[in-house]
Amino acid sequence: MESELLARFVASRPGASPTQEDLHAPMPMFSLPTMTAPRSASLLVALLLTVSTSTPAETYRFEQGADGYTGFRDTTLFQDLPGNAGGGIDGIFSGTIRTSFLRRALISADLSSIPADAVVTSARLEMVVERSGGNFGDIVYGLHRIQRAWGEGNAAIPDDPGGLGATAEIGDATWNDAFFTQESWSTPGGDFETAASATANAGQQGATVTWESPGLTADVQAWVNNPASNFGWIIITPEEGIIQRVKKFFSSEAQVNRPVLVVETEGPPSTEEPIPLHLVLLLFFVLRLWWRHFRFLTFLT
Ligand SMILES: [Ca+2]
Repeated sequence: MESELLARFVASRPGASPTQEDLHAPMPMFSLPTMTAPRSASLLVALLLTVSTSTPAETYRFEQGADGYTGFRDTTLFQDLPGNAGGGIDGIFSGTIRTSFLRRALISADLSSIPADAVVTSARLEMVVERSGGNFGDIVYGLHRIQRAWGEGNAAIPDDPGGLGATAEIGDATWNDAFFTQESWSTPGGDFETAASATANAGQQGATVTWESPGLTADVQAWVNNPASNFGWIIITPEEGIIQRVKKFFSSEAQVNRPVLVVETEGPPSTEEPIPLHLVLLLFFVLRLWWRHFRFLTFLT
């Protein structure tokens, strides 16, 4: 018995001298589970990482009709035709027509599929030019955050380009009203932030216009956090007043080239409480004691 214990000790600790306690320790009656120190350390690290991991990055792509999405709304305000609207037209207009009257386009997208506590890292709105008035080339357009709710119905004349809109339905957004016959804008032509959240050049027919900026990201972040404040943007050019500086963009009713909003997010910061330091230290010492005890028993087996 003693010689066997001595052999085990020499095998487990080459060069060390056994004590009397080592040589007279009882033989173990069972086998301990096989686990190494690195493995137990890995378990500790995994435990710590588990509580600090947050949701991975996500990309959301919104387009009317894609993957069942129906959250886009868009229409046109017609300055010279306050009884007309354009919610059902395949395009939305912005700029100044040849009779010097204005067109302004409204657009919004339901973002409720994004978790309210997500962190928005970027937002990008893409639209395609369907027609370009006067062929005057690029026009700068700004997206201005709208300050109040507005309505979109189905006003449209079949097979008509839509430049004059169609008779407004009750609740449609028009030049004077956020909701036709129900609620007026504070200022005819829409209530919106004076500063544009983003600007972009719109080219000729078929050109894609991309708005992307920190201001646009901030707008989307605010709407993700508070969906009730999501009234979308009004599309306005600083060149309003210059005749024939006007463009028509494909709307969410178009068969092709519908508006697309792409939003990228990160998961919210971890809301779980980190493991208290004293608990980490306690766990460390327990593992250390266990390991030392395990090593002692191992050489006995
Ligand atoms: Ca529409």
